[in-house]
Amino acid sequence: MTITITAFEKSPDRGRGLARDMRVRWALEEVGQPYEVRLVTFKTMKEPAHIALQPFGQIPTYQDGDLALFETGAIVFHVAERHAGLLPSDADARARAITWMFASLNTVEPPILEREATTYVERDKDWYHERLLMLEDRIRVRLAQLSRRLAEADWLDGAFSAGDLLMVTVLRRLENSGLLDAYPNLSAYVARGKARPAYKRAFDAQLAVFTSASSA
Ligand SMILES: N[C@@H](CCC(=O)N[C@@H](CS)C(=O)NCC(=O)O)C(=O)O
Repeated sequence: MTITITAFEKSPDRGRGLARDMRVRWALEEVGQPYEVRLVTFKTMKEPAHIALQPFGQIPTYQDGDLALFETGAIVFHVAERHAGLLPSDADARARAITWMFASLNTVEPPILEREATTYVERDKDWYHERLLMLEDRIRVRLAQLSRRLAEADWLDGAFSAGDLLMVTVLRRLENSGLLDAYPNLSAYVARGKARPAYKRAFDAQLAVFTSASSA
């Protein structure tokens, strides 16, 4: 059965690999599972056919035969459950890795996304700078906590897992903000994730989509 995911026909991040199909591509590459990509536009994402797959009109989606999934956390978990390589086999270690998946999406990502949204939609407000500083303080709290926990380890809990995959993609959203600079172990952690061959294959694949859409 062919696995098909959806991704932006022309990603607004201009191929920087920040769109969330990157997480799914990376997971599939880590486990050696081939996949196809169906490209969607902002218009087609809001049409009934796509809404039937993703009720919020977003990418990515994941289809494998009759199974259709959305939400990157759920998709990465599904891939990790069905293939070796992203979750430990020891039950306790597996539960801890899953905990890190939730922590990345529920605890670390929200203030990062809020800051991002503010920079897009609230720039013209007279309270913009005050709010930005407040959100950056909230992010720094999380980064300091995460940095303390990671300490000198390569990954969050033993071997690389789906928890690290999601956490690295979440932290990547801060790359141009300067906020990671104060935490060299987190910057090195992100660099370690990006150096994985599976990450590179996923990154190159999504960049190729953007490059070909731009030259068309
Ligand atoms: N929580 C969702 C978020 C999905 C999401 O925000 N997708 C973005 C691209 S990275 C999107 O489709 N944005 C367009 C829109 O919301 O209209 C997930 O993790 O899958």
